[in-house]
Amino acid sequence: MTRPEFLRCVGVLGFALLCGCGGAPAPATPTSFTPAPPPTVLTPALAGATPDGMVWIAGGTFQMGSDVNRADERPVHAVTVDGFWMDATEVTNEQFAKFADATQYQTTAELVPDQLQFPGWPAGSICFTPPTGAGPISLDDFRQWWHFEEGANWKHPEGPRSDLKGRAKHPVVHVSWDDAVAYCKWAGKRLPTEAEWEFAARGKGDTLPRNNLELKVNGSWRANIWQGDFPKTDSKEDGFAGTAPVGSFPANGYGLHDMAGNVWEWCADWYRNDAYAKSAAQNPQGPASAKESFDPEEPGLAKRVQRGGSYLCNDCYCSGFRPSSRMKCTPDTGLSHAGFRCVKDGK
Ligand SMILES: [Ca+2]
Repeated sequence: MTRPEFLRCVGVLGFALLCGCGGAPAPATPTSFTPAPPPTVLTPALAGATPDGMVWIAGGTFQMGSDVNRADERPVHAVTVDGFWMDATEVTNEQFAKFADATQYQTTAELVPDQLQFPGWPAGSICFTPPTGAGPISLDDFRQWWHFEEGANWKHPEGPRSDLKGRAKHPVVHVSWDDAVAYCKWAGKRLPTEAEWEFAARGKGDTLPRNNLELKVNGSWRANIWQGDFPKTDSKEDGFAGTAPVGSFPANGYGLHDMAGNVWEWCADWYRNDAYAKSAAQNPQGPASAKESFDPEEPGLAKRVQRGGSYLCNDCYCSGFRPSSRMKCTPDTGLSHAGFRCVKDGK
């Protein structure tokens, strides 16, 4: 897919926000898949000169996944990753603008989709809007707070009447996986593998946070997540409703900011719910192909992995900020709470 399939996006989005909760009974997972081959770029053990804005993740062996959370995080298994450079923060609007200006790149959300395939659909993206009105909200129906906004894209996060004024340092959003990869190539970087991302998120052996309470330390929030009555009222106890400027919260043990919360971050891997059943011991890459991607909540849609949770996450609905928590989305989908950061091999 190179163009947005909006009707499909809405379905994807629902599960992205539902985080696997509820819905129809899941179909059986196909019995086998082929793990992607090992990385083709071998990374020396020593770090060279520090690239701007990046920190060196020395690599090592860790226990990936969780046996006490969602099914797709199981089983816990030992994984080794080589050292790599990682952006200390999510890619910002300011950084993405340099790329777009230099290349005249247009993101998926800025392009009118194929009208033969999707007649009548304009360019745009999917935005979060808190539902209004009295009475309880059923968390089973994401359409109450997500909608397609014509003209929404990274430069106009809430639609044509919005802009980036005051948001130069905020993470870029409404970028598809394809957009993120295009930026990485321009920058001489790449997206992290899911294993690299989780290794880095754990911050030198720190497995926290296990829940949102552990993100509040000595009365101060350590991540931009949701506080209050989801999805109606974000009390922004952490200081922000919506995205926050990158680096607004303390870094983890590696010097990485916002590995929990702020925006979801694309990873390189195809998603598969049982990927860990055949995980390689050395920097696993997920399934080898789109055909082997599988999400029991939406079988038939090939998805890429997202990690880290967003400003919409809270234990009442989505604990995506946990280091082992996995999310998935079709690669042509941009969302108002999803961005990315890059990694770079050592030299
Ligand atoms: Ca917040």
